[in-house]
Amino acid sequence: MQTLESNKKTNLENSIDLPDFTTDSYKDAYSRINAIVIEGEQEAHDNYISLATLIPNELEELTKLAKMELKHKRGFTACGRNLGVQADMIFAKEFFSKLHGNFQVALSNGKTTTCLLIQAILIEAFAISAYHVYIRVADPFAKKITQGVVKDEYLHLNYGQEWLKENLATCKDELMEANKVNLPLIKKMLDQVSEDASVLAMDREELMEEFMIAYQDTLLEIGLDNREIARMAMAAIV
Ligand code: PL3
Ligand code: FE2
Ligand code: FE2
Ligand code: FE2
Repeated sequence: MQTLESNKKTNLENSIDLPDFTTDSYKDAYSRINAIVIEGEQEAHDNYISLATLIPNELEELTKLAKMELKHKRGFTACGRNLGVQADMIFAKEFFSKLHGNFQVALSNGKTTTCLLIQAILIEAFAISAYHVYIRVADPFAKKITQGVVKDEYLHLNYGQEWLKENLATCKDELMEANKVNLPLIKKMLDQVSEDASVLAMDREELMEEFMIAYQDTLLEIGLDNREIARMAMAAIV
């Protein structure tokens, strides 16, 4: 009965401030958050497929990343189904529309740096921070799925990081400019999601903190110095 004992202990520890997953208010908030995640994973898939047209010699790697995103989408779709929630996909499409538009414009202009900053840095850091916070307060089914997903998202962040690091000498100006335009959008999206997130017991400040940690760590790895990183982060406050 060792297993039973330890299960009991885990449940007790975790149940301290978990929300009630069966209430109408939880399900209502979840219908938007779940849709955002499902749409985000679909767009991430599409973006990696698009990126392969800009970096054709990495078609294989980018296709692999894209496939992971579809797996994530299936996982989060199952999370909604498990709770009996219908995802509000119209809301989610609107939620991503500005960022989506900026990615499409950059893509059509062959701006690899901008596309990578939007998808592999900003969106992935956003996903990592949100999933990280969600894991602490998720229902057991969703928790397990999200834990699997977040491991993959680090690989995606890392992909963008390594490309930008290798090309830093030639892409720095574009990186700064793209950040100036798109970081404020991420900030807005964080603000926009925070009310529904709080119904899921996800704290807004914690989301921000986790985002800034993932974002700044990545910029440091890319090879930017503290002053440059501070300048980039300031773009969020406008
Ligand atoms: C990249 O691989 C995926 C991009 C998805 C964007 C995620 C946005 C997260 C918003 C808050 C979600 C909380 C987690 C809830 C999960 C059902
Ligand atoms: Fe993903
Ligand atoms: Fe991803
Ligand atoms: Fe953390």
